[in-house]
Amino acid sequence: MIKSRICDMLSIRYPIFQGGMAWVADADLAAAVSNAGGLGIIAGMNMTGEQLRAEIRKLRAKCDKTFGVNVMLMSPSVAEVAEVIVEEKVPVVTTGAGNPLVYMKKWIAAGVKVIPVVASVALAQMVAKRGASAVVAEGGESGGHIGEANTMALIPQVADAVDIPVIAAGGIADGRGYAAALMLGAEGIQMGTRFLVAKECNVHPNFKAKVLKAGDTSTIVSGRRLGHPIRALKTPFSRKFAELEKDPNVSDEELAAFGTGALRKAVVDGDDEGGSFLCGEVAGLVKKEQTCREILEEITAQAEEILEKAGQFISR
Ligand code: TUI
Repeated sequence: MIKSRICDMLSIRYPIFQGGMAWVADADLAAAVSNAGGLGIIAGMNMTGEQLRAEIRKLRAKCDKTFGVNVMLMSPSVAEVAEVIVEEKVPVVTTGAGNPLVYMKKWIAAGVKVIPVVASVALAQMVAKRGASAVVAEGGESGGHIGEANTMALIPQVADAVDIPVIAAGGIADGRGYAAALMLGAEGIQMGTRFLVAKECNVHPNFKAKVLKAGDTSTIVSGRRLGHPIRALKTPFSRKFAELEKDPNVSDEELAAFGTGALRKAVVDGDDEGGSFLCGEVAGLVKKEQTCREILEEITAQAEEILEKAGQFISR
């Protein structure tokens, strides 16, 4: 077994989180991951407070294990979502796309374990000082909104900078990535893309098919001009967005309007033309649909085998 401080802290069997993917990470997916021994996370991003409350209750009807909720700090409903987390006594909160300090005091006072997703050493240190239980350090190989640093460089720097557990995210989809993350100083991993094709994941079949077909150069980053770079599969929408953002005749408002609703179109409708299929660089490693339990068991067995054999490289 691979164990770390995060397993004891959260009472989970595997130190593996399922990313709180906007529109994707619902009660079905999060319950499947938590029931299988990882940390399932519901995405609060696309929900109002009341929608999130219903999703939390749906999860609790299927699962009595530890779970989390991800709060996307740029969401228009962030304040009510933050409140529902306290009212519903959610055990773990992860945050993304911003600085969570304004909400942390309230969550920690309510007994919620706060695990911000950070993309820099500076934010990791700031949240550690204010009582974060751990951090997810996310590199630019990730799907969705990304920071500037990549996983290989970010994880050891964050691990050196804080004493709390570091969970590595971005570019991890198999046992090799998992083992490497531990070698870089992480005490667990978070995966999104691999769980996109889980049997219990409710994304449109077109989305799963695109991930399974993708290769090493199938993603593109766009949106830098609006201040939030986003990695997605290369599709008509993402190519057009990347083109429009280079065009000085297109205003920021027009660019933002072009993107509105595109996540939902991908996840719910499977819209090949208008959908924004957020996806990590590791899509090329994801080759089959499996249950969440199979994913957790397989990646753990692979990482254990690699770690056990790692001594082969040392010549005495
Ligand atoms: O948040 C994510 N991934 C996401 S959120 C999302 S939905 C979205 N929609 C429109 C615009 C932007 C996002 C899709 N994917 N991952 C966690 C993450 N957080 N990655 C990077 C960051 C981050 C970046 C800058 C966290 C903090 C930060 O700066 C904080 C500060 O100091 O202000």
